[in-house]
Amino acid sequence: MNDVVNPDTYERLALTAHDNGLYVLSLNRPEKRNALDVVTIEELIRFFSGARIAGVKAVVLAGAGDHFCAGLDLVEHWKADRSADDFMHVCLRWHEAFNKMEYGGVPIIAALKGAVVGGGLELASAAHVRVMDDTTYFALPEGQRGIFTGGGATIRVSDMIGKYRMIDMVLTGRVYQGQEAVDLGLAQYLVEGSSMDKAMELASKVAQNLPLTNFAICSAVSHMNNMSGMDAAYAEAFVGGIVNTQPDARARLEAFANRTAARVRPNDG
Ligand code: 1HE
Repeated sequence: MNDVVNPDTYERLALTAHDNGLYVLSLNRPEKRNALDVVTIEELIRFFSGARIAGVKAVVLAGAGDHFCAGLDLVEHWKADRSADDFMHVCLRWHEAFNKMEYGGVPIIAALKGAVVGGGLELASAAHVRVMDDTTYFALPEGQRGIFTGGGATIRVSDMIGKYRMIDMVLTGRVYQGQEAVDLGLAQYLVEGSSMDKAMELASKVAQNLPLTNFAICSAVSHMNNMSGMDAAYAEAFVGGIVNTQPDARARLEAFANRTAARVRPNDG
């Protein structure tokens, strides 16, 4: 077994393998509401750096206990009494982890419940799909804690909900939940039952796509969003050239041509 998918090699993460290369990766420190300490971030870097090569086809990202994630481990940060230089490097490790997630090419579906706050929201926003349930709530309490964001909220949360809503969340501590959170873009799905069940359903479906196609969807789109329109169109043509001619796609195209493939219908998905 590739060490990256060996659950025994993680202290802060729980990892379970399911069919078709689907893995559930859970933050596993519920007694501290899955607060992100240095060890957790290093383990996220390790997992997401090696996931693709280890054959991971899709990941459901979850949190053990009642809360997804309480953000930065404030107690560790307080006790360490870090210098600016030290904390800048902490933030750079967070970016390493979250960029590996967003740009790594392995689909990540976040199953959100309870608190998704501060760095917990930054973590969730590096996933490709977010599923929430009626316990889930989002906040950026940094303003109240006397600190600032450091794990990409200025980029990804702004991108999801707009700059001024993100500023309001940090300034005032505003909490979003329920349908309003979906309408704003903090999650794509709100379910009545368990966010985990829906995330598993979506991830199982996604894991059936061709890996190269998923790589393009879960890497190229983010890269292209960083480019000018002209450069993105050029890059899209290149990626399309490679992905849309992959040998493994031919059987799927042939099935469509032979009328054996499913058609797209209203109420699908
Ligand atoms: C923690 C943390 C944490 C809980 N760091 N230890 N994040 C926040 O400002 C959110 C802080 N946490 C909370 O508001 C609440 O804990 C929760 C709403 C998430 C959960 O409430 P509750 O009542 O279920 O739990 P609790 O009693 O507050 O906490 C249980 C334990 O978890 C307790 O430890 P104990 O040893 O006293 O039992 C808490 O200290 C511990 N705990 N949250 C450390 N965050 C790169 S910059 C990113 C900047 C940020 O992320 S700022 C946002 C920080």
